[in-house]
Amino acid sequence: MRFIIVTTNKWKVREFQEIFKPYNLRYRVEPLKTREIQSVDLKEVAIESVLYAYNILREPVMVEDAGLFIDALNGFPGPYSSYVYRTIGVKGVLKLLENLQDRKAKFVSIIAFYSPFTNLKTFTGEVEGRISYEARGESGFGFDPIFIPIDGDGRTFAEMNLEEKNKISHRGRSARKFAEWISSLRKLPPPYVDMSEEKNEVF
Ligand code: ITT
Repeated sequence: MRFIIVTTNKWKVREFQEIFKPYNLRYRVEPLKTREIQSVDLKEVAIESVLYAYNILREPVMVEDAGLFIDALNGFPGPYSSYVYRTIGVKGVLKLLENLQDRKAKFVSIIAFYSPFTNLKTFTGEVEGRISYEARGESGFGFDPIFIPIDGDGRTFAEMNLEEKNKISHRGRSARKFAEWISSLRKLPPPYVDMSEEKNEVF
């Protein structure tokens, strides 16, 4: 099934392209700015965004919403990660954690997919780690320079190349689950296709 990835983040697109390579998926990217509701629940934000995008594009559509959750800050910035990155940035987060020993954090990625024939589906990926004491590395985006994954070798995400990050990242995990699922739809028998066309007309 062809689908549209809706995101304004070019680096995310590069990560998805790399992750999806082995699956031969058919998709295009649309840099549509979805309306992001204020919610403490990433999944709610992703669901709202995917339905908003579908209402405009009227084709099978996928969005991803991700956030950085820092233990010592009770999960902040979480769903507000984009705003926090734009305002206080990496330096501001390091400042908030100054002199703190507990630097545990995780990235969470929620992919939401909607098409009238499959309805709504979500896929979650997480990676645990810690916040470094200083920013390191040039690769990636957002909080990559200060995030050290627990199952890595001590480097931040920004010190890894795309493939290395994808192997263990929150997005790598949610996106592979999504890719497996959407690939499995191809194996459904022909009536599935007929049904979807009928439903499509009703919609
Ligand atoms: P969309 O158009 O896809 O929404 P976005 O950049 O706003 O792009 P998110 O809302 O999913 O993406 O992510 C919120 C913020 O969380 C993002 O701006 C980054 O600062 C941070 N973030 C998310 N995933 C990250 C990653 O893999 N590495 C570093 N920072 C990340």
